[in-house]
Amino acid sequence: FLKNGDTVGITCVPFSGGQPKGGVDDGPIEMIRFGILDQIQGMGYQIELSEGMDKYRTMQPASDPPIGNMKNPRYVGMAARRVAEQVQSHCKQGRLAVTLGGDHSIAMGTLAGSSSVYGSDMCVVWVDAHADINTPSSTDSGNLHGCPLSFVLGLCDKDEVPANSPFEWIKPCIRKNRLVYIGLRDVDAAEKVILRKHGIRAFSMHDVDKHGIGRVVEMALDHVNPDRSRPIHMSFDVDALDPSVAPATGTPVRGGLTFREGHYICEAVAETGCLVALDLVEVNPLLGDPESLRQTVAVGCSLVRSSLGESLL
Ligand code: 4U7
Ligand code: MN
Ligand code: MN
Ligand code: MN
Repeated sequence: FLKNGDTVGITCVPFSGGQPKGGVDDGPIEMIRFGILDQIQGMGYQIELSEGMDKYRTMQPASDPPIGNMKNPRYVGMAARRVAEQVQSHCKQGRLAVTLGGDHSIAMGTLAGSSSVYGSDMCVVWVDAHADINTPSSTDSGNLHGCPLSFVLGLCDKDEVPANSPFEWIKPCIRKNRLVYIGLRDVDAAEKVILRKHGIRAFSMHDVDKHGIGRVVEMALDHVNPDRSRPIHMSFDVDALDPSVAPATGTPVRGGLTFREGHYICEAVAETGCLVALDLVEVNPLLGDPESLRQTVAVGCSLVRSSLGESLL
């Protein structure tokens, strides 16, 4: 159980190569400017900050032509590999690994890193408007922030990830029945086929409307973690929230989670005492006016605090 005095290992990933819009790479620095580090320390945690966040910007290869449909594949593969090492090192030392993005392609790294320590018993709560489970051949946009789950679930064909691929280092590490979604409302046709084929459990906004967020989180946790004993990695895409709550993000979709529904998910996950890793991604300070930016950065920080048990302390 997390308690005062425990250590949070923070990895900042100023990375935007998984999608076309600049600005999302400034997500972490804006959250730091807003005071996320002091806020976490103020809750009684120790903080260990991964070194060399500036390195992510300099990793971009001079030439990175598409592989099939995939855009910036080498850049994304290399950055995610470094994320995996940094998250793994936090987890190994028993720290709760908090990763601030950056676009959601970095989750291939966060999940590879956490699961390398916690094993295949770990479960994943994916909070997002999108399913992010396109394969290299199913993705229409070619943007890898829409694909991270297909890599870690092992859904890619051999020829999609050949021996010399930038993603070759990613082993299948997440079990299909240990993944659950909350907040979906914009899922590609090809992704729906994948979800159905593999029996992956998803709670859409329709389910949130129908059952209420309390019941949805309970059902989601019952599915992946019935005894509330398994380690949980939560990957929170800020676009799961309604654009009126989190406007500064690259792929906003109407009809999202309210401020309270988003926080409720974080609080309920914190309450399990099982959280071992958290991603907060897709905050893009360049999109929208200064007030949209402030609002989105503030809500991102507040979701992190709730996940660390702010309301429970
Ligand atoms: B995010 C999309 F087509 N599915 O693959 C795609 F709708 O990390 C969107 O959830 C992906 O923000 C969104 O490009 C990725 C699209
Ligand atoms: Mn999304
Ligand atoms: Mn996402
Ligand atoms: Mn998005």
